[in-house]
Amino acid sequence: MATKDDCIFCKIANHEIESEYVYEDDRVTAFKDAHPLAPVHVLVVPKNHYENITDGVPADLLEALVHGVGEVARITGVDKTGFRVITNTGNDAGQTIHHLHMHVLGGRIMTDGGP
Ligand code: DGP
Repeated sequence: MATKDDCIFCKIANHEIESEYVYEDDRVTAFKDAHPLAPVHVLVVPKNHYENITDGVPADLLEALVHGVGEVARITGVDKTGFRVITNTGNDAGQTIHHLHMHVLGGRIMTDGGP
């Protein structure tokens, strides 16, 4: 598992590695998923490192993340059509990047139970 020092999402969130950014403020960064599962597939991540939603995330940072989700939905237009928000947490959920992130998925009909 990547440590905080070699975490790819830390690097993307803080522009050490560039990505396709969709939204950013002082606490969160949103960028396009490298392996999109829908026409809109954006990841919203905190700039500071937390493993996942159970990692003592301050309430105001959760609020900032949810605000970021709303901004992404508005910018991409899926606020008008509907979208899905997923936060995979731990092994059984298939979390592969151990830096807290919220998937924003939309732009198609989600008929299945998964992402
Ligand atoms: P998960 O940990 O399973 O919730 O999903 C991680 C997501 O991160 C997966 O959909 C693919 C995406 N991803 C992995 N590496 C990179 C990367 O270097 N850049 C971007 N933009 N997305 C990545």
